[in-house]
Amino acid sequence: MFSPDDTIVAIATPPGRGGIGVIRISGAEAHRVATALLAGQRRLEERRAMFGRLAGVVSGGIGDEVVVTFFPSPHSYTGENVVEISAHGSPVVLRLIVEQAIAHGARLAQPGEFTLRGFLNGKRDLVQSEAVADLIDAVTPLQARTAFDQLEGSLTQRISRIDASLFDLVAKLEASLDFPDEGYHFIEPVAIASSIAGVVSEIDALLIDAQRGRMIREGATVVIAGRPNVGKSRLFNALAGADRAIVTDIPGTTRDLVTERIDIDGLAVTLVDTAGVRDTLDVVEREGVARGDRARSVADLVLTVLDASDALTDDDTRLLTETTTRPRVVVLNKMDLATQSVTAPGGEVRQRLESTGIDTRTIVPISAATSRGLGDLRGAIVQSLTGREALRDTAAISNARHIALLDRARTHLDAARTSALDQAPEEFVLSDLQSAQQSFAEIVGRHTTDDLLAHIFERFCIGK
Ligand SMILES: Nc1nc2c(ncn2[C@@H]2O[C@H](COP(=O)(O)OP(=O)(O)OP(=O)(O)O)[C@@H](O)[C@H]2O)c(=O)[nH]1
Ligand SMILES: [Mg+2]
Repeated sequence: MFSPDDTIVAIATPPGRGGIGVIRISGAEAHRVATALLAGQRRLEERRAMFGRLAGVVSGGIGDEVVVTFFPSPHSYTGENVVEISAHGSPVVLRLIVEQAIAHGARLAQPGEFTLRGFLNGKRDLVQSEAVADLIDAVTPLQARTAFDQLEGSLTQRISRIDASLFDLVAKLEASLDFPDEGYHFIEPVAIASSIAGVVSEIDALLIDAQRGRMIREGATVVIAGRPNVGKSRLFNALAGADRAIVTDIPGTTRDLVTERIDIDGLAVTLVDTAGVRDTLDVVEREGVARGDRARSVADLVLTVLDASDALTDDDTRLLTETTTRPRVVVLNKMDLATQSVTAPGGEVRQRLESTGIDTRTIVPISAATSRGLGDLRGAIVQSLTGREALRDTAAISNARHIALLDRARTHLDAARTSALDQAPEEFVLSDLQSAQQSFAEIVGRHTTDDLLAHIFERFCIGK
């Protein structure tokens, strides 16, 4: 992978222009490289912002004014010597500084290399390193809070508690194996089984929230579907809080997929508006309908929209039947125009709805025009995606990699528990317990492969 001995440099602030741009240099030579860039070549004081001037970095001899901070090892982000140079946030100036640093012996950092070095130097474990990327990528406050908790070590601590109880058990079994003729020696099989059950229930406590955690971290795709003119685009705009999709009273207005990233009560949602579903000879519209079909098939949730001011048509029924087996919310739009409730008892529409297998009580009545019912709809979306009405709390676990490893640990623990109860040889129990330990080690990164590290850190941007 990367050579950990080089001194690396990169622009740490986002691409583009800004008031300030920051360059980060890390490695044994960081101090030497940084002072070589500065006019006057003073020694940098530790952990103090120092004003300085670049030694004619910009062509024509204009040395930008900068503020330089030196973080000596090990008290830095990477655990190495780090120098941060804050300059005016011009991409040209920043690039020239990087080039100069390279000319003085630094190497351009790979994506995630600063964070990787922090991990390799024990500043953060793997869970916390991944949380750095999640925090940077967060688009909702809840995502940011969840990532921040993990960065602070909330998950790390829970994992290490579980790991510690396992360690104790493994130690006793290993000691017991030293006396092979006497069977279970330091601990009774029943006691082993009950200790394992305790560990499993702690894992389950984490996993029970995993689906919600993943939703928080990864967000969800919600597709709005319905026949033409039921108000999909108007609903899309209302939820997005912006006039994004074209709305007209001509059926077949929307031809393409329109997407917008929105925050629904803390959940990062990619909302997709689609062309109205109907048979049509229009080539463009047909392609639009086909795209809508594909969008529905990969959606985490489908909002099936009906028109409350109109009778149910065959297109409605077909779509309702098609989406029955999918996670969906049925939305009854245009309630402001409805002369009587479409779902009124005994009504013809209600009967047709029920014939498609819908519990009419689960239908969410709204008006995209007046915004009535939109709060309920947001609630129904969150409930359907996460199984909870509101998402106020952060989730302890949210990363698919951690969830998969915890699942694996749990499987091994179940096997170990069964072996113990069956009074199988201690080696059997021990081997499964050790496999479970291995999973925990992989979560926090005590045991990793280069492939895994490359996979995790290439997600970062350069400069992180
Ligand atoms: N009164 C009222 N009119 C609505 C409501 N929602 C949509 N409309 C109107 O219904 C018409 C169709 O709305 P659109 O949002 O374009 O419908 P659509 O489902 O996207 O239609 P296509 O793109 O053709 O599939 C427009 O004239 C909207 O202003 C509502 O809740 N109340
Ligand atoms: Mg539309």
